[in-house]
Amino acid sequence: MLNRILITGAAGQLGAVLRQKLKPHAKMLRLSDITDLGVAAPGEEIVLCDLADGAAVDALVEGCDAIVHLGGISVEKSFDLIESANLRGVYNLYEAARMHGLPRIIFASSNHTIGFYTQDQRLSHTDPFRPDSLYGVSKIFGEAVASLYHDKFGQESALVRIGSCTPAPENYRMLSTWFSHEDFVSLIMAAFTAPRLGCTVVWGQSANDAGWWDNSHAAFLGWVPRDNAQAYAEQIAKTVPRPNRNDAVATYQGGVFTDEPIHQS
Ligand code: NAI
Ligand code: 15L
Repeated sequence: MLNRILITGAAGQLGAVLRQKLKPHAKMLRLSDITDLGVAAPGEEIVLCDLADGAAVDALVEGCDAIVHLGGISVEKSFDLIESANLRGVYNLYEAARMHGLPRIIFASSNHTIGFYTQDQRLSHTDPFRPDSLYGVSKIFGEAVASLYHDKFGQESALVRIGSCTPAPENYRMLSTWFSHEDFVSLIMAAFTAPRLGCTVVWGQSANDAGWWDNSHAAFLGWVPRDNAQAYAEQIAKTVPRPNRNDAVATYQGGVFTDEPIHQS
């Protein structure tokens, strides 16, 4: 059992899920966000903190032996918003980790680092980035900071390029990109407990028959996803209109993010 896991972005969609599901794995969860997190339950500490505030992030990380970094902008927005939460935020987090004993970090990267690959392509973690948004670019920055701090200081991280982490797949694209909550939790715990983590890219996907991404390089972590979006294929065929084959959502791995404008504010 870990002593204290820090979850940034704990008020968000995935933060709320992990707040419940990581509880059995740590004596204490330190939950942080810029927005309201409610009342701390037993075994929880709540710390409101803007990731762009370096001194606050330094204090936030002190005393934690593992970090799940979910906090930041999670969709396409203006560069100014992305810059402070995702660029400065990730730098602040890695600097704080360096000052406080190099706790392992799960960095919530994204499929939008490679979103402009087409859906007929199969990718390995060594394929070049093809971001589909400034948001995707910010996740590439985060992965680069993690790599720098690994090579310079030995900081270990899992760079989890999450597909679509939802209770169940909701559309045709998610038959390929779905990542179940249970598989995310088992990956987090595998990355925290593996004898060696290094700085490893892991595609955040369940064992989907229609998956696009090869995780064989990360087999040494001992993580085996259990869910498969295929189990929902029939239900999706019955309830979800099939997109036009030329629509972005049916063409590119990043789906509709490839259609987003550059936001000015
Ligand atoms: P979300 O948008 O629901 O949660 C993000 C949280 O970060 C929010 O509660 C927000 O208040 C907080 N936040 C934003 N700016 C902040 C700042 N400056 N300081 C402190 N906290 C700040 O996103 P979700 O869906 O829970 O995703 C979590 C992480 O996983 C995000 O980093 C996202 O980019 C990544 N991800 C999620 C995927 C998914 O399928 N949900 C897919 C790929 C990546
Ligand atoms: C992401 O990176 C987003 O944070 C999430 O909201 C979804 O859009 C997901 O990717 C996806 O591609 O389905």
